[in-house]
Formats: sequence, structure tokens, C-alpha cells
Amino acid sequence: MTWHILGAGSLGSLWATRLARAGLPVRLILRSPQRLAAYRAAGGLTLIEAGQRSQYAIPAELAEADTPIHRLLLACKAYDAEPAVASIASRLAADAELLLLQNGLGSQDAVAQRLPRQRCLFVSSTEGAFRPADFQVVFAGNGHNWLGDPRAPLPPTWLDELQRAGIAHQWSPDILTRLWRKLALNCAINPLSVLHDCRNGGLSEHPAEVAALCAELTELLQCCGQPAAAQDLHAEVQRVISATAANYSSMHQDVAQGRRTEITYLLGHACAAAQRHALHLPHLSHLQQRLLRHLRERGLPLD
Ligand code: NAD
Ligand code: KPL
Repeated sequence: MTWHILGAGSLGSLWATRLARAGLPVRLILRSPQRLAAYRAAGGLTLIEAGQRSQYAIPAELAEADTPIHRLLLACKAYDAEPAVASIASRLAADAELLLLQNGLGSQDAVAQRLPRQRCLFVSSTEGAFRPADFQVVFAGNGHNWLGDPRAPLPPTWLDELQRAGIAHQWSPDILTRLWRKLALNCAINPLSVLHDCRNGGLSEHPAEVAALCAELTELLQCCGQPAAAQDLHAEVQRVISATAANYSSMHQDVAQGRRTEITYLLGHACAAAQRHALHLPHLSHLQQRLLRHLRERGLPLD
């Protein structure tokens, strides 16, 4: 079965090249005729892993192609997920399966609601990749991918293909717990790293702020029916701050490079959930206001 991959960005390219390297059929879906022409001129996708470069001439097409899609990896940012899926919806087979790679929460449900007949698997990834140039990807951090389906506990039959491709993964019947946990970590670390303009390790100089946010996020997770995601959150946040001390968070990198952030699907999602539950979380909502002001001052989108 062909792997269609929508979005030849960092993670999309990382998955595409590893699947192609394993001899599995892959097709890229690119945004525009200009991007398709640029891709063809580049001759394929280049994976840079431990300093070694390998190019893979993976076939590519536009959303308007007319072949049916049975398996789709949606590898765009959370804010692009709904329009991206709309662009290929007419090509999806009734039994199609989609893997939604987006960070945060909110975009997955929005996509799944549009596609009641197809199966949507949610993915939580801790792999790291970036693009030094168009159609090149650096595999920057080994990590893991958890896949799950909140509507059905049974794994799909093709997980062995990920094994063959060397994509570290695990089926996770509690995928929402994983996604909430990661969202809470991202809410405790990423906005503060932007506001203090520091690497993750710099947050060890702001222990009271981190602790207050963790206490409120713990309360939120418990209220949202995610007690497992709330367990020892503060200790985990402190562990991640030390383990990634030298790194800039993904949101810090987005803001520094003038790119749109995924704020709506991270802090925005947390604050909206708090509001739905009538929870008063002053530190979290103050953090959201400060971050929105920071983005506005830099002319960056607020959603
Ligand atoms: P990216 O910006 O590098 O790639 C996204 C790609 O999708 C871009 O090339 C964009 O042009 C393309 N795209 C958007 N809409 C499209 C459309 N309609 N048709 C075709 N292509 C379209 O993003 P990324 O870093 O790969 O991140 C993807 C998701 O994975 C994000 O939610 C991110 O938070 C998450 N994530 C990324 C990393 C990482 O290391 N990069 C790690 C963990 C999680
Ligand atoms: O996931 C992250 C990110 O930067 O988005 C961590 C490592 C949790 C915080 O920086």
C-alpha cells in the first residue's frame, strides 16, 4: 500500500526518506505547481543523518492528482491540518487511514470530525528534524513515535512497515494521555522560553514561575479526565528542562525566525479547556496574555 505524505517539511521528509529507503512505496503531495517543479529540479529528498547524505527520488504530485489515497501521513503544522485535508478529501478511499503528526491538541479532532468514514490515527512524536535547505532534512534527535486511535483500541496491521523503515514507534491505546502530557510540558516550557528569550536551561532561573504553571496544569489535566498525564508533572518538566538545557524550544525557534507558532493548539487549547471547565488558572491565563502581546508586538499571527 502506498504511503502518501502530505507536506515535505521536516518530519514529512524524515518519514518519507526512511520509508523509501526500506523499499516501501511513497508519494509526496506538494503544495503548488511551483513547489513541485522545484522538487523535481532538486532530484528528490535528501536525508542527512550522522553527517551522511542520501538522496531519494521519491515521486511527487499535487493534491489535485486523481489516484485514490489509502494511507496518508499528514505532516503539516497544526494550523494547516484542516485545509490540507480538505484539499485531498475527495481522493480518500472509504477505508483510508490517516496518521496525524501534529503537535498539541485540537487539530486532530477537527480533522477526524471532517472524516467520519476514515480512520484517523493520532501520533505523538519526540523525534527531532530540521531543514537546512529546501528538500533536505537533518535527523537531529533520535526519539520515539506513539500512535493511537482514541476511537478504536486495535493497532493497524501495517506497523511492521515502520519497523522495517527503522521508525521507532509503539502502539499507544492511551494516545490522548500522551498528547495531553506533551501539551502540558510544552505549555510549561515553550512560552516562558520565548518570554525570557532563553534556552530551555535558562528556565532553571525562574523556578517559581515554572512551579506555579505546573500546579495549574496539573489541576487542568485532572479536571479534563487525564490524571495519568498529570502525574509528577512538575518533576518531569524539571527533568526536560535539564535534559534539553542547551536547546531552544520549538516555539522560541519559530518566534526567533518570524514564523507562525502553534500557540492555538498548545497554550490556547489549555486555556480554552480551562474556560470550558470554569477553572480559574491565573498564571496560565496571564501567560497566554503575555505571549499574545509578545507575538502582536512582533507582527506574528495570534492563532
Ligand atoms: P514543517 O513546517 O517543517 O513542514 C510542514 C510542511 O507542510 C511544509 O513544507 C508546508 O509547506 C507543508 N504544507 C502545509 N500545508 C500543506 C498543504 N496544504 N499541501 C501540501 N503541503 C503543505 O513542519 P514540521 O517541523 O515537520 O512539523 C510538523 C508537525 O510536527 C508540527 O505540528 C510540529 O509541531 C510537529 N513536530 C515537529 C518536530 C520537528 O522536529 N520538526 C518534532 C516533533 C513534532
Ligand atoms: O517539545 C519541546 C519543544 O521544544 O517543542 C520540548 C523539548 C518539550 C520543550 O522545548
